Amino acid sequence: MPIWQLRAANSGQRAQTAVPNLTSDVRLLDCRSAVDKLAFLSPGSNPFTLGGMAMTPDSRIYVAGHRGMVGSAMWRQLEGQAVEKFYSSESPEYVIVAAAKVGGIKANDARPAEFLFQNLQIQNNLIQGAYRARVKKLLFLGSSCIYPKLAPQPLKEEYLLTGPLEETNQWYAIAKIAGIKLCQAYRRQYGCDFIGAMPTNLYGPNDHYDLETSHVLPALIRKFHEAKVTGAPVAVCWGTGLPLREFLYADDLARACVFLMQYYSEQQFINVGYGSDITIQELAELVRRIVGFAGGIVWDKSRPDGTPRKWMDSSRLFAMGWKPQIDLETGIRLAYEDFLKRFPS
Ligand code: GFB
Repeated sequence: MPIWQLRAANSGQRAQTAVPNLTSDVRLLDCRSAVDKLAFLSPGSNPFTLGGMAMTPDSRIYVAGHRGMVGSAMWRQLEGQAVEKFYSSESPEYVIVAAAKVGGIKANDARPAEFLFQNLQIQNNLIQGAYRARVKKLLFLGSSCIYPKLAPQPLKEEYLLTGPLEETNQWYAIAKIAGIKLCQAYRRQYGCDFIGAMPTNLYGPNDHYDLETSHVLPALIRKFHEAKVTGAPVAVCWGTGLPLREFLYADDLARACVFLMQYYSEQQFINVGYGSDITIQELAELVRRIVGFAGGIVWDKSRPDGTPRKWMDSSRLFAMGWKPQIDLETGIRLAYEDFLKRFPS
């Protein structure tokens, strides 16, 4: 029985999880955040041995930022020295940089300095530390907001830096673009196997539900749930509802990360999307139905819409054989179940 080793970035404790067999469809290590879980794919096979790839059950795997949905809340511990000490004492062989200061459209707009500075700090420390520690492979997670606000759709990887960014999240986007470039630069100058993956908008268990700072999906779940419980006649949503967004369930991203750690080693970063998008109005209707709120929806047009559309072209990843497994309706049901467990009314 192999023991998969996972070093939790900010708990300081080793999580050693027994994986009894690898014949079932998906295996998740026992780690708090959905996206930081390592998912084991392929019925009847162990992806860690496929194709003679290097990552083995004995590998020391460091997932940075295991507490947040895509790894957040870790930056406070990420002074360069602490990271370096961590790298030198733990000697991780594989690093997944999911740690970031994240938030929805309002948080991005209201806290530009935090989003720019903290994200630069996090990724600089982790990437430079990985280089110094001679990490075998590093995966850096970016975001679909790196693309120009009015880029052609769907967004192909080569559209990076071809136009101006969206104003509310340009600070976060600039940091993420710097992270991509840093990985490319370390590959070019030092030959490091550092790769970048750009996920679309994410959601899932363990999300943040603060109504001012969260992303749209958790905000809608909470708003409709509270409106249902209190018997409110309407729930207020932001903007016009006309922008389009693509949503990927966090566990699907986790599966994509493991897949890319196995099979991707290129300088060019790669998009990780769901394949189709939906208007915010359609999303609101879907969440309202799943939550079971019978009232109306009011659109507060004084709130920003953000980017009109950011539909990823994920054809490169799909052509490699990875596909999302959780459709949007199923994913929202799972996220709502998680919300009810965490915030019983
Ligand atoms: O998820 P969200 O905050 O971020 O908003 P972005 C998506 C859309 O949903 C916007 C609308 O058009 C919002 O106006 N919306 C409607 C709401 N109701 C709500 C609500 O109650 N709360 C929120 N938050 N939105 C973020 C970036 O952009 O996407 C980040 O700011 C990051 O940097 C992330 O890139 C993935 O999709 O617009």
